[in-house]
Amino acid sequence: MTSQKEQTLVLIKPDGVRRGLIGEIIRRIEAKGYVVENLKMSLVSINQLKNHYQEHEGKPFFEPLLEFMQSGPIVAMVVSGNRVIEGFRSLAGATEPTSAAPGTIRGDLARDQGTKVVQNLVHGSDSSESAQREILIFFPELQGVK
Ligand code: IDP
Ligand code: MG
Repeated sequence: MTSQKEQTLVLIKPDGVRRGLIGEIIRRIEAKGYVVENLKMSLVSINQLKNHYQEHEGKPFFEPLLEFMQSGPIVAMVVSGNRVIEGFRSLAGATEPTSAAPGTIRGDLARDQGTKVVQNLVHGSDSSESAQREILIFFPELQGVK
């Protein structure tokens, strides 16, 4: 157990916004005790998305992923707390909603929709390096702000 105050980037993807789950997802984050430090709702540009998902370039779901993420507004949040990077990914559940554990956001609220890209409601950074990089893609105004 380490005690480390961290920040992570959480996105509520277009499926979460369309389905009216913004409140439910934020409720779970706050109920766990994490703090929403910054929040905005917006459409995402293709350049932001290519940067954000650069590790997936070349995979068969990359283009469908970019298209899906531009299909409507998203909610972007900087969420903080000790070990929040790991903790939010635990709250979110596995990538594949069919097998994501009940009790998680994806396990309780998402399912396979038969689409080329898995629609699983949320994104959470997977490491502190990713978090720092991703936060600045969605909140460039935080550059230089500690
Ligand atoms: P994560 O969101 O759980 O970190 P990643 O592997 O980083 O999962 O993938 C990014 C997103 O791309 C996923 O959340 C999902 O929407 C989509 N995705 C990942 N793997 C697949 C796949 O094998 N088929 C279709 N879509 C996928
Ligand atoms: Mg990921």
